[in-house]
Amino acid sequence: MRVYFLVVLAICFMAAATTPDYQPPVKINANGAPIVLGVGHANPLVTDWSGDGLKDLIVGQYISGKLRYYINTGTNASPVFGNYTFLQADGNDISLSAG
Ligand SMILES: [Ca+2]
Repeated sequence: MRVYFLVVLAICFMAAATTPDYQPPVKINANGAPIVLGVGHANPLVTDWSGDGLKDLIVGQYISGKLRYYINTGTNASPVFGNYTFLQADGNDISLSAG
């Protein structure tokens, strides 16, 4: 029983010690040009916001705190983004303060 426990513990340790294999960064285009947000952190989120099965892009603007919503008109493998709208709540643009 003790040997079994040590083997499981060793496997868990090896799995936790694995270095992630990140791919190089890529620029995301909208209307054929890279998305530019100005200064600060972008905090992108890829999710099917519209509920059509295609993953959309939501990205924050650091200075204004507004959330850009880019609907995907391509596919999940090759997304295509055009103009954005700001996410709203009760008819007003959502704005989150930095920090
Ligand atoms: Ca969608």
